[in-house]
Amino acid sequence: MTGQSEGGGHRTGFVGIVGRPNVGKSTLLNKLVGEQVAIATPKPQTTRDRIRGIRTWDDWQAVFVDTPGIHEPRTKLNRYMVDLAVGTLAEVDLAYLLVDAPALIERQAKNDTENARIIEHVAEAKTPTFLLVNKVDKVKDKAQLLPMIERLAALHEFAEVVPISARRGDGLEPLLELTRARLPEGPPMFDADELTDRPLRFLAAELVREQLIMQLGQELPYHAAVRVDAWEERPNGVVAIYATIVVGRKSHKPIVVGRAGAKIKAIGQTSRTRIERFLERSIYLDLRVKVEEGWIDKADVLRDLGYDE
Ligand SMILES: Nc1nc2c(ncn2[C@@H]2O[C@H](COP(=O)(O)OP(=O)(O)O)[C@@H](O)[C@H]2O)c(=O)[nH]1
Ligand SMILES: [Mg+2]
Repeated sequence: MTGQSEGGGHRTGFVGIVGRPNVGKSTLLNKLVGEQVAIATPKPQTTRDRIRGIRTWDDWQAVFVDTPGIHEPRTKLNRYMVDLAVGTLAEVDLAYLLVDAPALIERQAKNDTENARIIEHVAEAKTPTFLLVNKVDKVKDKAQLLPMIERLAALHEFAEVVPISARRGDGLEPLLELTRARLPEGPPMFDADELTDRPLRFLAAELVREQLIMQLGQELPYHAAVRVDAWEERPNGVVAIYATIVVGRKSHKPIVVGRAGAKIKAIGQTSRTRIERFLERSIYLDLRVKVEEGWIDKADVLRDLGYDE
């Protein structure tokens, strides 16, 4: 994998970011890329797709691949999400396995079966893997990290163990140095100004979905998806985006719409501001709500929404 000849010393490779839901994978991706290319929220299962973020230096380029959290899937959508994450492990040059340090310390997780299962996937993929011990900003007594790291390191021969705080950016410089050394030699794959391989429509839909997660109760956002139906560049420079929020139950529609349309208006306003900031363009955003009964378990609707191989 580590080709020695061509490339003039330039290195390029893929780095997969995996771990349980909510450990900070998308936060790390955004920090590494330096821009928000993936939505990250305090709620688990925010990420549904594989999202690539690109960072280019003078003599190397890394393509970081954010993935959905690995958990016990109960629906077709969740099965798709977990398969994506596990599948990514085999396709990358290097993997980062993120764990939530304060959560593991708090639970004194001796039978941390979820991470043990993920580590089995890591071992099976035979991809060099760094154990990234995240959220260390929340751990006051750093000595508490050691038994936890020992327990995880006993399960697998990690190439490196690096404590980080994705949110604050702590530990990322040493991480990047170690990462560079693990990537194969080769020319860059993307232009220096490309930050993601995802189309703008996808990012816009994700920013709306982020607001659904932030502004609606616990359950509903898991049963909602966002589809951009039309994207029009107007002569006055405004981008008009027509999007549909797909909900899985009839009873969800009035919740998303809210009293006299107040909820969807609020969701639309914040989403529009977020999309404008990202695109650096004026946006007109048209949101509507559609019921697709049980879409989360229907292969054809999943495909239609882009949740597909
Ligand atoms: N304190 C702290 N919180 C973090 C850190 N990294 C992520 N978080 C928070 O953890 C939550 C989940 O983050 P997210 O990136 O969406 O996790 P993902 O599900 O693994 O992609 C969010 O509220 C983040 O702000 C960190 O280094 N320190
Ligand atoms: Mg995520």
